[in-house]
Amino acid sequence: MSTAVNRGETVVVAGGTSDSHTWNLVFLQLLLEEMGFDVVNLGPCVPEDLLIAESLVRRPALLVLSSVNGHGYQDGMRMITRLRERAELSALPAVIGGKLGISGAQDAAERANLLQAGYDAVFDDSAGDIDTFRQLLDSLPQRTPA
Ligand code: B12
Repeated sequence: MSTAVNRGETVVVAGGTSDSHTWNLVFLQLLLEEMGFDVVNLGPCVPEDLLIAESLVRRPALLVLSSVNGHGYQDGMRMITRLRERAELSALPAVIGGKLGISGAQDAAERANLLQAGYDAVFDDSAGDIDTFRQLLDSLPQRTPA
């Protein structure tokens, strides 16, 4: 299916609820802006309620969650589970990436769980991930509402 993301549309970038790192978020914002998107960067340590409220108000074309502190799996699961509980956000395209765990390359089961919980794509900091992320921005599959 063709992309749900068009240039000029809003992309919300958010750090994991427990994650205080910021340069990952700045990097993503610059990358997305360079590609022509309007970016709302919610910053680090984003509470689930704020993520939901901003998503409802902004109605972004894409939500990009980033975590590098090692708690990305736990934060990411909580954030997407809460988000998908809202019917209005059940089809919002959402991806997560960064250094999601503390064991290097991501565990296959955890990756599957994140996808099952509602992410459209999961990036685990492998070589080439940014290229894949760029490609996804051009060909994001439309989610079917639950
Ligand atoms: C600077 C830094 C800090 C600073 C952050 C300052 C700030 N304002 O951001 C401070 C000192 C505060 C800090 C704190 C901590 N840190 Co720190 N920190 C770093 C460090 C040295 C650099 C991070 C950085 O800025 N990189 C530059 C940005 C641009 O790159 P990046 O974060 O790597 O993100 C890239 C990718 O992950 C990817 N990416 C990220 N998100 C996404 C999302 C998508 C969708 C995609 C496609 C790609 C993507 O793209 C980015 C560019 O390539 C790294 C080690 C390292 N050399 O990477 C550790 C590191 C991230 N920190 C680490 C840890 C453990 C912590 C602490 C928990 C330490 C502690 N015990 O207190 C705390 C975190 C506290 C918290 N609540 O989160 C670990 C994480 C371990 C893990 N994940 O396995 C690291 C990897 C160090 C290590 N090797 O152990 N840290």
